[in-house]
Amino acid sequence: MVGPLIVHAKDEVDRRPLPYASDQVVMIQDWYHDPSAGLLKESLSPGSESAPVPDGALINGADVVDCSRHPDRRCDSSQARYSVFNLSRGGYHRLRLLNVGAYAWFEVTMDRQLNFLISEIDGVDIMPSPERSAVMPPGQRFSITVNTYVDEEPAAVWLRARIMSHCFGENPTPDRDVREARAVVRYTGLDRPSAEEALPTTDKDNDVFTTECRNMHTRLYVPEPARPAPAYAHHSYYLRVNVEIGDWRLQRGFLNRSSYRPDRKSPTLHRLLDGLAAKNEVFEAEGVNEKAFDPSKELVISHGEVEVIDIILQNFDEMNHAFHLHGHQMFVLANGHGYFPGYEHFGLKPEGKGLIDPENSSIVANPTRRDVTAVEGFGWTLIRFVADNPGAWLFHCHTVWHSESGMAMQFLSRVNDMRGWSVPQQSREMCEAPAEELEKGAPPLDSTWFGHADGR
Ligand SMILES: [Cu+2]
Repeated sequence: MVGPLIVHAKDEVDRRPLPYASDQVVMIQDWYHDPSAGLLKESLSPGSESAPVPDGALINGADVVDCSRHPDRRCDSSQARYSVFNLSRGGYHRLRLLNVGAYAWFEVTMDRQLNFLISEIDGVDIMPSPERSAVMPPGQRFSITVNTYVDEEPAAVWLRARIMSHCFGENPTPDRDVREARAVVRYTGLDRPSAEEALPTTDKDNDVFTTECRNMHTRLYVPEPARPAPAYAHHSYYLRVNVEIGDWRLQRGFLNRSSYRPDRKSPTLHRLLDGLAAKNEVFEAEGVNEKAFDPSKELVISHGEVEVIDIILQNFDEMNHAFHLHGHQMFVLANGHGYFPGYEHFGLKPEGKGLIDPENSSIVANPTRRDVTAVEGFGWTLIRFVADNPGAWLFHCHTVWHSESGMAMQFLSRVNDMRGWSVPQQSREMCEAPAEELEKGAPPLDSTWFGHADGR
């Protein structure tokens, strides 16, 4: 189940760089014809080397499928409809694109709009930047502003969300080779023959076709208002991102030597608060806490006070991974292919501890800040964030299949301010449910397959 939650700024209307006439949500997602429980079991079973490829894609929950492509399914698209976005002529319109899917990257274009303006990324306004398309890994959001001043426009055009199928780990089979989801954009408000029900006849005249599975021009966007990143990082953590094949041929996501297996009976937050209340000093460790948490299952990085944290994501997998940090915005300082070239390359001292030359501060001047950032296959990304939000925060690949296979970890922030916090009784009770109840919807335990390396 997915839905949009838009947090409006009080002064949002005044801050609009362009006075848009409408503000609409466009949720884009991949779509599977089988429930996730079965797909998850299949994708985690021995010998399975890649995540399941989706059967289709939807825009705001709708699309019209060609049943001839699904001969083995009971398929009736006679009642199917496209989502429709009505845009009045002679103005600007804001479309909030959200990739709410599990796996697919999308490239979004609109016919007869060879350029639109990207004006917001993951909730952060940027100086409007013309782009021919928006490239979106799972979890990312972009606002685009389109203009409808052009009189010669047809009455309706297609909004297209193309699945970037080359970003999948495997080639889709023909029945799953879905190219794009479509929605109707209707231009309204001019006195001309109404074409109310007619579908657009426009072709994809925007010939963009992005093949690289990586963040859009991260260094070119200018957040507004500007906010510099701290020049000095208290800690720099290197995270080796990989997918590894282990015992019983089980393929799992890893961050360093850790593959995340949460304790469903006892969430990290509960253990931390209980430990602090008992004055158990293993919960007071700074940095990677290997005393209170078993790092093979739970990689937990803990800080007592507000600190500036760097993460170097070094991807040893050929697949891209879009990482999402809960509760914080990340400054994306740099990213690239191959090995991280070292801090000095960006004018920073070793471990990110300040600028080499204070006159040369462009790396931290006003970097993109966002909460989902992709690291390309065999590439790296340098992230900086201020751990100022007390709590336990997940940091995970936003490809659902990867996070469920273990590509996740947690940050505990401002632990010293969490002393005295208590877990509400209702939350405690949720964890007291029988194990089989807690395991509903969760990935099967690895032990399900022990002794069955042939996949049975
Ligand atoms: Cu991933």
